[in-house]
Amino acid sequence: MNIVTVNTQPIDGQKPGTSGLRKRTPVFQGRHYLENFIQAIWTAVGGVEGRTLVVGGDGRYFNTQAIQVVLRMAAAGGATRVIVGQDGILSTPAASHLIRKRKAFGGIILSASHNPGGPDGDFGVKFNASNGGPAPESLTAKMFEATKAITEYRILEAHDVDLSTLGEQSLGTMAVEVVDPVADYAELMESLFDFEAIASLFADGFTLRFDAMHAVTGPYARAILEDRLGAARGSVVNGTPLPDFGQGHPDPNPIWARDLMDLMMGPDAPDFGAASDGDGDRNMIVGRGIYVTPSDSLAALAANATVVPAYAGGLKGIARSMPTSAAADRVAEKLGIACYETPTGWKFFGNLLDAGRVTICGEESAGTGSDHVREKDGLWAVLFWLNILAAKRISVAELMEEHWRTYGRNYYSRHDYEGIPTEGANALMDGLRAKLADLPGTKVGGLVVSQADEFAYDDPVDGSRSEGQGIRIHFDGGARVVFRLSGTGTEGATLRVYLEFFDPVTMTMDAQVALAPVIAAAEAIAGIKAHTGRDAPDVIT
Ligand code: G16
Repeated sequence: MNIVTVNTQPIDGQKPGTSGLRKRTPVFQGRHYLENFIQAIWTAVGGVEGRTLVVGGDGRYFNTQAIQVVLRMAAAGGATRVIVGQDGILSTPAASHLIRKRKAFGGIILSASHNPGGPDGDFGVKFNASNGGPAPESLTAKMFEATKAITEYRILEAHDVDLSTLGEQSLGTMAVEVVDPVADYAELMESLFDFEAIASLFADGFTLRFDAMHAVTGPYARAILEDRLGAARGSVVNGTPLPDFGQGHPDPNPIWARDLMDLMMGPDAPDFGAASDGDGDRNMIVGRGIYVTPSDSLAALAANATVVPAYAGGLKGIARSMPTSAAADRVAEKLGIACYETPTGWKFFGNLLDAGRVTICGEESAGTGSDHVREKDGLWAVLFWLNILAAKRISVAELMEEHWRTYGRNYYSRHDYEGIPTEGANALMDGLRAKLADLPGTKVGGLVVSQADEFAYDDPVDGSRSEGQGIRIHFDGGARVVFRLSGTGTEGATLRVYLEFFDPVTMTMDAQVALAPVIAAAEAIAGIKAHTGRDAPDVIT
């Protein structure tokens, strides 16, 4: 087997976004595209010689071909060992756990997360560091620099590795260890939660529907929820990972998980509904007749955490991304613990978790997680909910009502304008920036602006600063609108408008109705319709 050096040249646009590099699949399949980026990762991390790496993906189209390339390039780079999930499968949280458990140097996760997959869908690559978490901005910046200076890459000439057989093989001098993708993760979950209590909940007739959306969590959910905890067979639906996710959009929200929502709002709803995304790090929680927003879910988990064995000693602190609602802040205040506000992107939680400043984290974009790994974790959130319901023996609706009675309710919604022209999106953001200084004190509809700024984050652990992280406009009384451009889209720009309204008394209004004044103020301030050319958002969650 020879190592060959292939001449190449920089390819435009290989700049990692919110979570790694995401592009259309045909772009990744283009000549040298994947190889250039992998070599740039090796350069940015100082090479992989003598290192152990973890590699896996969400099973989408092009996953196994890409893994073969990563393996041959790891071998060419002198890596000692690569641990890879059987058939190339590893959910993002399972990969994070394996990196930590096996003390690997890092890992390559192949996924475009909740973006659709297939020959015309999206593909993605991200590097997670030795703490199991997504590469921090300083490292992704180095990767981007390396993509702009690349002249060659090195790859081993070899046959494909058999990814279907568990055990060890060699690729040149490198060991390739094919592991069961579920076993270690399931063991970790069992160490965190009261499996006995959850099993007895199911034994008492509690019913569940988990929609794996034809994505990576199917095997994990079946093994844990059905095999270990005793949920009825068939509770996990769409449980076989498919390369194109059954032509679906594996994003667990009320729009893309429509079937589950319809079931949960209908007469035959089970007690609990949940869904996860392409790579298993997002979650959606639904009770019979009630959808729980990710922001509320974070707050409810934090408020009830001590019923879970792993968190029985209390939480060190909570972190949430800036656009996430302040519901968790209210819980932190009551518990007398710190609440950190970070930019969008799980990578910003890593330092806080590593430094032991926070125990649980969450994002409005359906992400919740804790210090058990360094990624958000869809199934972990589902088990957390089940553990609370098993301990308290109440319904999701009762739990949320109790929560809102105690803390008040942060009504919340996100309006997305997808695939809009980049110029229009930039003009909207520039227009907002230009008026920030004049906004405080002005009255828009019935709301008075109390504060307006562009969010910048100073990491309290390493002192790094991240600027341009979204424009936020606060109103008197706890209402807020945030404008931000997505960093995970692959086509044009996606404008996200995050809307929030605090009501200490009324708990059961429809969110869009409660938020109507904030929605109107957002339009009046930003001119969304004029800049996007759209009458309404494409997705409301
Ligand atoms: C990624 C990040 C999340 C982030 C989300 C939304 O999620 O890991 O931390 O909240 O993108 O990003 P944006 O608003 O920029 O599209 P995932 O599940 O896609 O990896």
